[in-house]
Parts: sequence; structure tokens; C-alpha cells
Amino acid sequence: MLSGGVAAKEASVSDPARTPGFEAWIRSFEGEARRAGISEQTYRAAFAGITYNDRVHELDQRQPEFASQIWDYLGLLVSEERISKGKVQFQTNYARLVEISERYNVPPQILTAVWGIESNYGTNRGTFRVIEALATLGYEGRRDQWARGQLIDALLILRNGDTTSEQMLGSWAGAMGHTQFIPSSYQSLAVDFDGDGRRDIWSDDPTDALASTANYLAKSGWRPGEPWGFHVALPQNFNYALVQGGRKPMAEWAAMGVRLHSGGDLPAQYDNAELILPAGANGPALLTLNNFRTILRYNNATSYALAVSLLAERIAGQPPRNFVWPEDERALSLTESKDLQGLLTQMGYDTGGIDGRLGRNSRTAIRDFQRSHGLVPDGFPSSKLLEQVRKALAVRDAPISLTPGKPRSPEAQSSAQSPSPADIREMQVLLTGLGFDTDGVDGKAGPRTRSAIGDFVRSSGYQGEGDISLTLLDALRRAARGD
Ligand SMILES: [Ca+2]
Repeated sequence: MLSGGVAAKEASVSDPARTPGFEAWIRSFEGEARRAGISEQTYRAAFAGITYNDRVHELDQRQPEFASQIWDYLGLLVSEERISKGKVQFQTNYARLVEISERYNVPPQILTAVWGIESNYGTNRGTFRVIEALATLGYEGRRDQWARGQLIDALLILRNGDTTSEQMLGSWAGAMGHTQFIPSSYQSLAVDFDGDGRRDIWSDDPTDALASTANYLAKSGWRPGEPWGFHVALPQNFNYALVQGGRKPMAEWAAMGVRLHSGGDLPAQYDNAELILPAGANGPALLTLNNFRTILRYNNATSYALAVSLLAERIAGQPPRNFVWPEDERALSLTESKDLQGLLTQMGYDTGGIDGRLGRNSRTAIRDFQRSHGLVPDGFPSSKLLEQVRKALAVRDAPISLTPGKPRSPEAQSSAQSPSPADIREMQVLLTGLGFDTDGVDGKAGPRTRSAIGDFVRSSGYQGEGDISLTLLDALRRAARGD
């Protein structure tokens, strides 16, 4: 398994030496396929013309540096263009949608919205050969075990005669057809709605794909007649520990003073509402119901479930929601997310590792930090929060480094030109507090730390050179206390 930027770059370059390995892997995988009931004939036909796909590998290895905020994502996926296109598709396919909807008890506008988000109403179904994509991922992907399981399911679909290897197209990660089913979901939930004997989600006709999506949502617990949730207003002094903290009956939320954003009382009949703040305390507060979680089972991202819910409302002719997003806040880059985790960890808040992924542990650490610094504890990571953490850390560490005339051991004196890792750590903390990015605090004078020192030397009145020395450390301490 490859990881890290260098490996990813090398792997994106076509390497003729790799192809024999891939060929050998395809031969070795046949045993596994045979045990799953795939005949030699099916296997051969499936792999005819399949080669190692560099592009798939590259897409699998990428780790985007910059993330988008949920309001940018929603702006893109619930655009006026996609709404009006959705209304046209809704009308065009209305008879079929109603038939499907009546059989599975999932509203036609939800099916149209999933179709719109997943493939822009069938116009972007993916052009990768699924066998090739999954074989490439199974050979050396980040999720090779997962890909091998999906590949077996894809081969079973071919064995069943639903489509051919050439026509089985999809995304680089193996999501297929109008509503982007992965092979395992297809195997358990795809249906032949038009009755031609094949569960065909790949052809231009979206009928089977839309019915398969309806079946998926129905089997995932869709409740007919329930909305996805409500836009709400939270009372003063709300306990933010309850955000994403589990489901409660509406009556309990109402008793805490939560009201509809439009001003009315919460409808009392729903029994399991979860509160989410997808953009923190400065964005909309949403009480989500069962059907929101059902959409999450299709694709487990809040932004996705919200996009489907909102697009469905607009397709059905409802007015836009008056969500106000904190658009002055910027999403953290991967590097900044790691910085944030490093700084929080250094301050004693457990983020459960420094991987740049701000999951549950990081959100709890952010909340704890916010609570102990008099901030609204919404657990939401943003550029503003990172600044607050940097400042807090600089303040916390400043008194230690400002001890007047701090005596140094003779040993330390004599090594004045080669500061210890502890000294470098202190420099990194001070530099970070002064707004120079050292890419974390690790006690090592790497390129980012050296470049931060260069920036400090240029922007301050520091007379010495940019060498990493105890003289420089003193200058940083003076700058940090504002001398
Ligand atoms: Ca069919």
C-alpha cells in the first residue's frame, strides 16, 4: 500500500515494469473469482482489454489540500441550473417516477434529486470501465480489500448477464450508472423495474436506476410522509454538547427552548430528531429526522444529504431556504487542519492523532478548547478558530519563555549555534504565535520552519542573520512579548 506525496507522484507516471505485476495479479485473482462461482469464460470475457489504469490509481492516491465549505458545495450542487434541469426531468419522467414512488413509498422528487446530484440527471455516469477501475484498486489501492470484494460483485453482475464488461461503465471508484451504485449495493438492491429481465442501470433509460434507488432508500428505512428535518432557532445559553449528540423526541428539544426558525413551535409528532450545525454556531441549526439519516446511508456525508434534501424541495416547487452561512469563514486546508490538531494536542486536548481529518475526536477537542477559552463551543473548525488557538498557545507559553535572565547551563551556552530540539520547538511555537507557519511543532528545523524564520527575519527588525541560534530564539521571545 502506498502512501504519501512522493509515492503518489511516482505512481502516477506510467511504469512499464508494473504491467507484468498487474497481469500476474489478474491471473492470481482468478482463483478467488472461481471460488465465488465465476466461470473461466466469464472471467476471461470480463478482463478482455483490461489494463492497469494510471488515472484510477492517481485519483485514489490524491489527498486534496484544499477543502470546500458546505455552502460552496451546496451552491454547486443545488444551483439554479440543476434545479431547473431537475424540474424538466421531473416533468418528463413524471409517469414513471410516480409508478416507482407508489411501489417503494419514496417521493419522486427525492429520486430525481439523487439522480441530479449523483450524475447530473444521467449526463455524468462515468466513463471508466468498472472492471478495470476495481482491478487497479484491488491490485494496489488504498482500499484494496474493499476493491477486491467489489470486483467479485462486479463479476457476478456480468455472470448474471445484466450487462457486458464493455458497457459496465462508472466512476474511477466503481460507482455505476444514473444513481451511482457500487457493485455490492447493486447486487443486494438493484431492481428490474421495466421488466425486460435485466437490472439495467447503465443504459440511457433511467427507469431501473431510479427504481433501484427507491428500493435502496426504502430498505434503508425511508418513512413516507416525513420531512428530512427542520430549520430551527436555538435559545440563548444553549448546551452545544447536544450537537450531533444523538436523537431525542421533538418534545425534548422544544422543552429546551428550541423553536422553528420561522418562529413557530416544533411539530411534536416526530420521535427521533438529531441536531446538526453543519457550519457551526454561525450557520443554520437543523433538526434532522429519520429520512435525513436514510439519505446518509446512500452516501455518508452531511453535505450530501442536505444537498439531496434541498434539491428535492426546489424540484417540487418549494421556495429556497433562508439559510445564512458564515461566508467570511474559510475552510482549513489539509496542512492547516494538521496544524490545528498539533496545536490542540500540544495544549493537552486529545484530537486522536494528527492526520488532517477533523472527525469526532477533533471536534470534541475543539469544543473543550472553546469552552475553556470563553468561546461558543460549537466544535466547528475554521480559519478563525485556528487563529484563536494559535493566539491562546502563544499566550500560554509566553510567560515560560519570558523568564528574565533565564540562566543557561554552560553546556547550553557552548552550543549556542546549535539549539536543542526543545529550543527549536519553542521557536516553532513562537513563530506560529506570531503568524509564521512552521507546519507544526516537531522540534525539527525543516524547510517550512526555515522559511518561517526567513519571513520573521525579513519582517521584523531583527539584526542578526537567519541562522537557527539562541540569539534568534531571544529575538523571537522579544517579538512575542511585543518588545
Ligand atoms: Ca430492466
